[in-house]
Amino acid sequence: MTAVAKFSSDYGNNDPVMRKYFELGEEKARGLGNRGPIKFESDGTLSKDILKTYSEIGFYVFENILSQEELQDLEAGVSSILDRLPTSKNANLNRLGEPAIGLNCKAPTLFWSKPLADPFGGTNLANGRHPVKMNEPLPEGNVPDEVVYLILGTLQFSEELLRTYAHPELLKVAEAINGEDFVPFTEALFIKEPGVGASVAWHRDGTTHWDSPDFDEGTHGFNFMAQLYGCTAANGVWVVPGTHKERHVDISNMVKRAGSERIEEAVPMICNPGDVVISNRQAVHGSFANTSSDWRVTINQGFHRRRSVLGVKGGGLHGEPAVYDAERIIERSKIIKLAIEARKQRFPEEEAFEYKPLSSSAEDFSWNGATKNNIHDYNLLDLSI
Ligand SMILES: O=C(O)CCC(=O)C(=O)O
Repeated sequence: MTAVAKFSSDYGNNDPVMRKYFELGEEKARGLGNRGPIKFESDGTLSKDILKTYSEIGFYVFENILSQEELQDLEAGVSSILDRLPTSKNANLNRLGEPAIGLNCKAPTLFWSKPLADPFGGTNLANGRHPVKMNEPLPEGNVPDEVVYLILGTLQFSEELLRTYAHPELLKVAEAINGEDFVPFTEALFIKEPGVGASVAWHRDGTTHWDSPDFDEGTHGFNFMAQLYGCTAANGVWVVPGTHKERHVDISNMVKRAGSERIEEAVPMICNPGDVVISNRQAVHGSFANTSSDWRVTINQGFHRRRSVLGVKGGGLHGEPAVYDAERIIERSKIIKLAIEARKQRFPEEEAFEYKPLSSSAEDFSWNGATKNNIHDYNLLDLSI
């Protein structure tokens, strides 16, 4: 059973109500029935029960997906990324005195926040999709002025993350949900350091299709959220179940009704290390400043249906606005093949996933020093809808 949150700092006057909210949220989350291993039917399709529950609630916790071996690799990969970040927002060097990662990328990579702050809430950033600012507790102790809480384009920074991107069971789920011709969206790392980690204000992710005639609950895709250290009500993502089916929701009104940012209908993702959540991007979700003493590191891997992105003008949140044609889509999808090849080298006994859109391609997708260099700035081609 996942440990209940322990706290290193607090929410000031709000502390007792926040703790109560976390307690009740965890109880609700455990009663939802949306967790268990990945299961397939005898014909190889994803379990009907999982599909039904995911469709009803908008997220599902796949338990025990990443092995201890893979988690150890990922911990080394994430720790190396943290070592290579700039020592401060305006620094060029990392804590090892070397040129820091991210600075020579054209695509957006590093997102900074003041400790325990909410950089997006109540601003016009990201199309103003985070309408309400979360409570910003005061950090305790000697904390940096700003910390990186979100990294995009992560696969170029870590071979360990790249290999997990090709986890065969996860890719089978992506295929089951989004179809054989599923395509990438973006990859991210959310870092919620104890006593420092920023809030992500309530929002939903989609930008392009809310009024499309063929809109449905899967239109804006999903994220896998793999948990390196697990997550609790205090440091994890919260979701408002069922909102992924709605074309329009009023987040400001939800907060108004609750009388605070503690939206009543929301439930937290509660996970152990190695669990992977599938989370519908259309669901209202967010996370609170991490005043707990537990780290949360989430490895996000997003996927879309091809038909949701083909011929669509991207929202411009993860790159320059552009119409996504077939060529761009296939170019961005090549990272799936490279990741599969990289994973084969590390886990040769495992049955590799076959990515159908590229299975007859004559291109060489071997993973080696040259291909590694080629994925610099690969996320300039993100398919952001
Ligand atoms: O991990 C978090 O705290 C926020 C995640 C999120 O907003 C997202 O993946 O869209």
